[in-house]
Amino acid sequence: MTGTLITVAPTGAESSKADVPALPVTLDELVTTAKECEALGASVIHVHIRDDDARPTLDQGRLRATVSALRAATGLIVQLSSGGSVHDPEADRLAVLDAGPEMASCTMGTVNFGDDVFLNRWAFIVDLHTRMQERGIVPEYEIFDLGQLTTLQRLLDRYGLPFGGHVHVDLVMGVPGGMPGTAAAVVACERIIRDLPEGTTFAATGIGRSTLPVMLASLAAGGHLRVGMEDTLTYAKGRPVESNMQLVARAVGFAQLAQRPPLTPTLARELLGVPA
Ligand code: KMH
Ligand code: ZN
Repeated sequence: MTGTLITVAPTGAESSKADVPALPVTLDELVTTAKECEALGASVIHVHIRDDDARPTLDQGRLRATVSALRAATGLIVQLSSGGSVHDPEADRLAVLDAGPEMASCTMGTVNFGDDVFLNRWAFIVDLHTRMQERGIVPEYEIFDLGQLTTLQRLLDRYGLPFGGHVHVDLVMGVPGGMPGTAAAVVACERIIRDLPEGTTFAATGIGRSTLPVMLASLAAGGHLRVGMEDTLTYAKGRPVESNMQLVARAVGFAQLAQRPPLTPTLARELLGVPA
C-alpha cells in the first residue's frame, strides 16, 4: 500500500486548556475536531479524554461515550490511549480496554518523561498485549526509545502476534528522556523495524520542534505520520498552533508531495487489520 496513514492525536494528557484554549477537551469539541480532521485526510484518532474541569481522566463512562460518539459521527479508527497521564495507575490504564475501542496504544517500556516517569513494567506490557489479543483490539505499539523495539520483538516472540496479525508501531520522538527527534534516529529505528515480523509498519511523530524533521524523515523512510496538539503546540517559530486541523492539513500536504496521499479509513483498516 503506497499511501500514508495519518493519525491525529488532538488532545493528550499534558497540556492544560487554560494554557492552550484551542485544545479539544469536551466531547463536542473532540467530535467536531474528529470530523474536520477526517475530511482533511486523517484515518485514525488517538484519544485522551478530559473531565468537566478539563483535567485528564480515564473515567469508564466517559471513555465509552467517547468511543460511541466518535464511531457514530466519523469513519475514523478510534484508538484509545492506554498510556493516560503519568499519574494514572496501571489498573485504570488496563480498564481502558473495557471501553470497547477498535485500537489502543501499548507503550513498550518505561521512559523518563520530562521531570516525570512514564512507567511501563514488562508484566504490565504483557497484560495489555494479551488482553488486547483476547478482546479483538488492535494495538499500536508506542516506542519512545530504541531499545523498546527490542522489547517489542521479545513480546511478539513470547506472546505471539497481535489481534489482526499486523504489527504497527508509532515512534514518539523528542520526549525529554527518550530518543531524539532526528532523521538519524528515524533511520536507526527503521533498520531495527526490519527485524520485526514481515509487513510491520511504522508511523512517527516528533514532539515540539522535532515535528518537521521527524515528519519529513518518516515519509522519506517509508513511514506514516502522527500529528496533533498532543505533540505539537507551535506551528512555526513564534506561531502557536491554531487547531489540530492546521497540523493535519500540513501533514496531508507533505504526504501528497511525497506521492503517498492519505489513506482513507477503509484502506487504513485494511492495512492495520482493524475489522470494518
Ligand atoms: N501521556 C503520556 C504519559 C499513549 O497515549 O499511549 C503517554 C502517552 C502514550 O501519551
Ligand atoms: Zn497519547
